[in-house]
Amino acid sequence: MKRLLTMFFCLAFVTSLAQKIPSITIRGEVQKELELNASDLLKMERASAILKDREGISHQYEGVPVTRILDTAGVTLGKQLRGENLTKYLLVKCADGYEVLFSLAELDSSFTDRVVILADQIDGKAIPEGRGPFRLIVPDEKAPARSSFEVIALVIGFARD
Ligand SMILES: Nc1nc2c(c(=O)[nH]1)N[C@H]1C(S)=C(S)[C@@H](COP(=O)(O)O)O[C@H]1N2
Ligand SMILES: [Mo]
Repeated sequence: MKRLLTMFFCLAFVTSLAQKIPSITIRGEVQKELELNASDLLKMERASAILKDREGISHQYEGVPVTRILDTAGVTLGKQLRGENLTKYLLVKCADGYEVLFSLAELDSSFTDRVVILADQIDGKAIPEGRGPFRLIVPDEKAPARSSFEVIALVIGFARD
């Protein structure tokens, strides 16, 4: 009995630790829901992107192309991005309630050369508290407003009318 209790508390402790590891959820119109943490992102294809901050200073961000993450979840990109799939969107949700939207075609490499990344590093360091650990980087836009901080979820939806 004592052993069982010890095992129970160890398990509860490990579970509570696991819950504190920050992660992002990929859900909605996906084949497979995903939950990715920092170490998962380090194992994926990596890319970098430059983004100017509000002061006009350029920073180099590093992370994973968002299309790679969506591919892993089985989102209709590439050859599957046609017909009604062209009405699908990506809604990016942040810890502070901030949300931004993209159509899938804005992200897909058969439509654009621009690579939007989910960054976990800025100028070779972790993204600071309150901005990270994951920030979406959208290069080549006049305003940095869609480069969302503290991303917690990527939700794929169907826009219907
Ligand atoms: N989560 C979250 N991300 C956000 C915002 C926000 O309020 N919440 N503001 C956006 C706006 S309006 C701007 S201008 C940029 C500012 O990024 P910077 O601090 O790198 O200049 O962050 C964008 N990302
Ligand atoms: Mo802004």
